[in-house]
Amino acid sequence: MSDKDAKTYPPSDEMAADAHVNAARYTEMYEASINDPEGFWREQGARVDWMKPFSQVKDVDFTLGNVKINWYADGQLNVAANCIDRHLETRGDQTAIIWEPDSPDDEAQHITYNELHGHVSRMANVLKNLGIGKGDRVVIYMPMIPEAAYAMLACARIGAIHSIVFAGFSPDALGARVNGCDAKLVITSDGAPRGGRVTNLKDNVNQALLNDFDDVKCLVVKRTGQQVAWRGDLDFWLHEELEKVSDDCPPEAVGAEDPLFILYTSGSTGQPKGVVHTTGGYLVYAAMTHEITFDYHDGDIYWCTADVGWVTGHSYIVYGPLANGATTLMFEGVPTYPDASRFWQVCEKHKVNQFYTAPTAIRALMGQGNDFVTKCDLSSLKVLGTVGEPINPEAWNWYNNVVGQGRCPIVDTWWQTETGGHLMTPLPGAHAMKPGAAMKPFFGIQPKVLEPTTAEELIDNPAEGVLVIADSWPGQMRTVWGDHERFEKTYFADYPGYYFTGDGCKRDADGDYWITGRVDDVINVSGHRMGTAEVESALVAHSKVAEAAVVGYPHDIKGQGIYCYVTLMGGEEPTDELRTELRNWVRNEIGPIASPDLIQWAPGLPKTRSGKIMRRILRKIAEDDFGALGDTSTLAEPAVVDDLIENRMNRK
Ligand code: 6R9
Repeated sequence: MSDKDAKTYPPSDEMAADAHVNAARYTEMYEASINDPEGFWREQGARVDWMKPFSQVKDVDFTLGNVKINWYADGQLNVAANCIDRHLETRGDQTAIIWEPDSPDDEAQHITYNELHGHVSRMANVLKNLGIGKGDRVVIYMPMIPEAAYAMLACARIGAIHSIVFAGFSPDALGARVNGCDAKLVITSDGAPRGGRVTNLKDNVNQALLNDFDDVKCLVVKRTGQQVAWRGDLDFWLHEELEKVSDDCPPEAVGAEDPLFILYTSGSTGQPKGVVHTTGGYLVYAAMTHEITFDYHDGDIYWCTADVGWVTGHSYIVYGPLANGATTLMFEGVPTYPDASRFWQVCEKHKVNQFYTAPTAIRALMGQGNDFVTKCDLSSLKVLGTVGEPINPEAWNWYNNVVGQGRCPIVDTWWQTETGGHLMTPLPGAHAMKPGAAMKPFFGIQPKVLEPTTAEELIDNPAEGVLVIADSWPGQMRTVWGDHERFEKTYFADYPGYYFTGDGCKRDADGDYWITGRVDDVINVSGHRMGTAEVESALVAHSKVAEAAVVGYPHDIKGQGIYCYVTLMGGEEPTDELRTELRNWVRNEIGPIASPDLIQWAPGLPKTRSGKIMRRILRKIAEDDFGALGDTSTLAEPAVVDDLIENRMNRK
């Protein structure tokens, strides 16, 4: 089917009439945002409250060697004050956060804006007592409990920089991140219940910190009440520290370009990089996209199922919604516990209006049958969203028909850790949807499709190539923590003058955008970004492994699975036990999300004469697509490929 034949779903009359942005308004605003970015973003800057108003709006240069990105640079504000204090007069008693625990047998919590103010102010005072001040880094390694949001906002309140590490990461990965940003404090909990199982977070922190970090303190939230080991006088219970402080903590005035957070994310080379987001522009962009993409209206109940360990949790569970005075739902559990009805039961119970999840969850739930959905009352739902990876039409149709009952627009939001907020998405009241298309750029976003090798801009439609963005937007990342050169090289070197997204893209005959997936060595496993280089370096760190090459392959539920070609050291036997050992090894090095799906023993890897592994070929073999191996003439040892094809059925 060509994209032109793709079925389109125009917005309902009702949606078009009530939405913040309808088709005419989109066009008018989009044009204004491109023709007069200064004026447009000056106006949008008023979405947040400034302690010192900005006079400059935008100061940007994408030239390699000179890359700088500044928005509202001379303004000062506080993110916590914007997410809490400014709402107290009008909506102090409104629920800010609904917390739904892992087990449906435990009680949900409703935290009002007034209560949130108290929790965050007191936690901020605890941080101060522990010696944390403006600019200090705090690592947060937590389950999805309200204290995770309090911790983020407490850091923001005093101008400290948080770096959240997803609780599924291993002690080694945690230690690397604590080290990478030189954190003074880790905030964690005793344990983290998820899907009925408990991860021993404090134990993981101990393992990460015990040897090398005897100056890093740890603040522990009691969640499960399990036994934990203490690192002498470096560890503190939050509940004990809270008894020592008042709830008076005036928000610090923070420069618009001072960092709000660092979030480590995978790239195509090397270890994960610390993506830096700053204060003013990020908040303006998160708030604006949250309101407009989801068509959020006062009083709506909004639920994003992500974890705060990912950027989606930052922008669309905490900062965007709370800046807008929304009611945001935080869920500790997983979609399939106790059974595959959990998401829909939570929607029914809390009368959720906007629901935002990932294709991998949709695919997993789709496979469980419709009864789990249809037995719940989902009449409160107004807008559905998806994020994290391309959504296949089957999953889109199921989401639309079974979950949305054909009456809820689906916003397929394309964006990245680096972009801070949505860059492309259909808007509920403005655009027709096409299953699997990210459709239209958000305000101020200028997507361009380039021919990958010549970097020539493809103007005519349809077009297919690499996706770059021509100018900055306020939510853009500013640098890589501690390595501005890496920032420039990663994003501004390949296609001069543009921000390079790392994604491939099609623009169809109607001018609508479709993301086709990564064009670099990043794979997307259940919506989690992973550098193949990271998994490879974990594998070769094992004493029995000589060499490893990792690629993605199509996986029904996860989107992409992790396929590892492993060459063993001479004399080592390729056994099933060793396979299991290697799987566990990678889980320990990185975390369960990096667990290899398939391992194939490879006596040799296809390499160029200069020794570069030809992943293109390995990808094809992993996909069982041998007809299209392409040019193999540059291979040093062509026979290696025949062996890999012949023995591919031994993969497990
Ligand atoms: C927000 C987030 C970013 C990568 C991105 C792209 C893929 C995200 C998508 C999508 C197709 C969508 N991606 N949303 N692909 N359609 N709606 O996921 O950030 O973890 O940094 O991943 O995810 O490949 O480049 P992050």
